[in-house]
Amino acid sequence: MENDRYTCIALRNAQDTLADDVRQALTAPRKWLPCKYFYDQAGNTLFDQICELPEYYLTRAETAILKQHADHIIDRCPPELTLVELGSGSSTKSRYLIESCLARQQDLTYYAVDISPAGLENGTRQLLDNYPRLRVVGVAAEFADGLGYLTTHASGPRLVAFLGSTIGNFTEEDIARFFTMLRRHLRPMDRLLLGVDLIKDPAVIEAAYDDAQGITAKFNLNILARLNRELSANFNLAAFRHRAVWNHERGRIEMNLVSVRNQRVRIANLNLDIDFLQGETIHTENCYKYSQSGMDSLLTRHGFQILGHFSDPQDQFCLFLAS
Ligand code: AVI
Repeated sequence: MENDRYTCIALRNAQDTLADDVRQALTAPRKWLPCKYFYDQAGNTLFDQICELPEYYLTRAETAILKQHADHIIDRCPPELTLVELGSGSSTKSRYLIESCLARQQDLTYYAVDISPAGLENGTRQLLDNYPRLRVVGVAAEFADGLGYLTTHASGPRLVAFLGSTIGNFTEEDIARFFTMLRRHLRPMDRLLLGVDLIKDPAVIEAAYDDAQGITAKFNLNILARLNRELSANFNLAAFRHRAVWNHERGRIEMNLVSVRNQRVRIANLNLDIDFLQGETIHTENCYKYSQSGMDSLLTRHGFQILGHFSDPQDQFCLFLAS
């Protein structure tokens, strides 16, 4: 994109990482794939469609909270903020925070950190058109690399937004690593805004991950299509089916791709053949749900101080503001 208010920085060679990660995950005793690989161009489009589904309440609930409370959130942050969004995706929700910041200060730099460079450009193009006093820096990177970069480059007090309940896709160890890293990078004036999907009726949660139109199934299967495209694999998508079940003990949705028959798949770029038994699964994603008090204790255990909670009228979703 040609624009003197837009800069994009790519911090890693994603292709090498994909090959190594896929080899490791598909040769593990229990096959799995890292969910970050959902988000190529096709995956981003499917995820945008998921966010519009009647069953997928998360985006609507979080957007409603931001619409109602963005000013209250920004009021609790120091002046002359820099906005950082981790996992910015299509940047649709951040516009409420951007508007509230620009109502208070002359101009704003928005650092959008996302694994997908294509998503970054599409997501931020419209923001630049809409907000002439906005400058955007797209950082195509994993969160850890992106945060490291921002420590030395983003000046002023920063509001680091991690929205969409992406934290729900982290294991307990991932959260410990992520919060420890955030604590290392955040200064006392900085703020964290964390979007979290709350525990509710399992039927409501399961429907959100197994919608009637089958968009989530397509999204899940697209990870195999991606391996076909990028690693010259020969997965037959019709030979795997999408499964999403609520695991009550662990408080999470587990997404899997289930092999419908015995089959062998070749991944040519890895010079690797993989055998699947009928019914065998590839575990593609966990989506943890939290109570407000559960997330409060996780945050405080990692040294954060909670400054506020913002939720929707039905208490489906919660934004945690912390320092
Ligand atoms: C990105 N992440 C928060 C989504 C979620 O709800 O866990 C990903 C997703 N997977 C299936 N549907 C949406």
